[in-house]
Amino acid sequence: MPIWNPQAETMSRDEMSQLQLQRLRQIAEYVQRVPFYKKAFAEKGVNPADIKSLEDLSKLPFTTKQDLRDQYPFGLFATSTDEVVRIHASSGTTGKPTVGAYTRNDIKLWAEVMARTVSAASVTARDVAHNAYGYGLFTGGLGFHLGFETVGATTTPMSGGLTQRQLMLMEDFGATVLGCTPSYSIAMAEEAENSGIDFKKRMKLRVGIFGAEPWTEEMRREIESRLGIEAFDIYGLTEIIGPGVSVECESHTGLHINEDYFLPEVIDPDTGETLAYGQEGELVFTTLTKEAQPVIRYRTRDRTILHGDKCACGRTLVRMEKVRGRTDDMLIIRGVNVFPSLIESALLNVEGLEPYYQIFVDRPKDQLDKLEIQVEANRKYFEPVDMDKLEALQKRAEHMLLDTLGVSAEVKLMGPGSIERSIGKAVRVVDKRNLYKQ
Ligand code: DLL
Repeated sequence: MPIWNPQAETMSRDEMSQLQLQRLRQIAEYVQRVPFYKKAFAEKGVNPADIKSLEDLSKLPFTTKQDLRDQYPFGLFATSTDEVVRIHASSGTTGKPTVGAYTRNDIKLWAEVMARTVSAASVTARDVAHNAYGYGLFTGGLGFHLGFETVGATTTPMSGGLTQRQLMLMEDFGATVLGCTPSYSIAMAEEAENSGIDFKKRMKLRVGIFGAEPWTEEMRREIESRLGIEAFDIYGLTEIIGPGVSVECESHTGLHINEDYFLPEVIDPDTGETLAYGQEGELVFTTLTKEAQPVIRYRTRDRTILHGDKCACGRTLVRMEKVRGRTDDMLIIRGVNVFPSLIESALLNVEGLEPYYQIFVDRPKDQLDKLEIQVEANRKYFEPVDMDKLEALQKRAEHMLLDTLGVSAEVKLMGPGSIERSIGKAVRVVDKRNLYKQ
């Protein structure tokens, strides 16, 4: 498989560390022009000149999502808006969005990391790439667009939605590569099935590049078998660049981080202490060369584990495990920590359930937390409705959840098509307990 930039992606550890240290010193100096960072460094009693080795990174202050909110919209810019050529924003569902800003050089950097990313997923100039990530303020559409065009793939800027039309164009244009959220890929396969289209026969698709939301190995299996493709995981976030922070290679043993540009750490989310490779914690990034809106030790709230051992693909870039969810996504149900991704794994291991589900958490007055999972059962249970089999399926699902989570959940089986399909990031969790806070 092609490596887009062998010099950068297969560099020795010594060379990489040297490059990172040199860039870290530069960026620490550079951010002093941002009043927020000048103050944050001073409060920590640290100077850019104090950075003598990469270990000194841990002396630098963190940046949090709250800091970005407090500085909304342009408070963290390190350049004047004259030099900013693009602004994106995250799809924050509450309050103000998180802004991502780019100078011309930042866009060049984005094109480079996205070219590496789609190349790792085997995309070349010979491919026809169907880009169903949302175009607009969301970074997915334009980020992938840059990557596909940079490697010379024939790019269709489709955006999300209008699924019938997506299917028609994918078939007519002979798309070989699909980019969209994992949840939308499943919805596309389903729409094809419902319209009597044999997706695998009619489409030339061979590869899918999926990200922007957590998805489990079980979901990968579903996608690969329903669409007849090889599925690659891609990770990124607006605050750092958008998509292009990390991606799987053909080995599918974690996502290679473009660490010459985005310096990763994993920390203990409670103490802030830096953790060693192999330990699970919160992922933190420092952008090493970004101009418009560099960030120092940005706490992503995403949970993962870093691995530095050799990869069969030849890349030496450090790998992160598939993101297990966000620290703030973790549900505490009757004192037990529950990750939504664990619920997905459990459900998809139950024969007869479909990959459409939603998690509801509630705390009825003066009662304990209630975890309810609405999940669709396979069509065969409804044609005609077989109450006995549905009841048995519900019991199996509840057992599986209790075994996996260590806490009981009520399963509500739903008919085909009753859970809303997403065209972008799926909303998996509805936590009604928040309504009572204040
Ligand atoms: O979701 C950027 C992106 C677009 C990545 C397209 C991949 C593909 P935001 O909207 O700022 O940016 O959301 C970032 O989404 O902190 C994670 O919590 C989550 N996320 C992104 N990719 C993955 C992934 C884009 N592969 C937030 N697995 C991040 C799990 C992911 N979670």
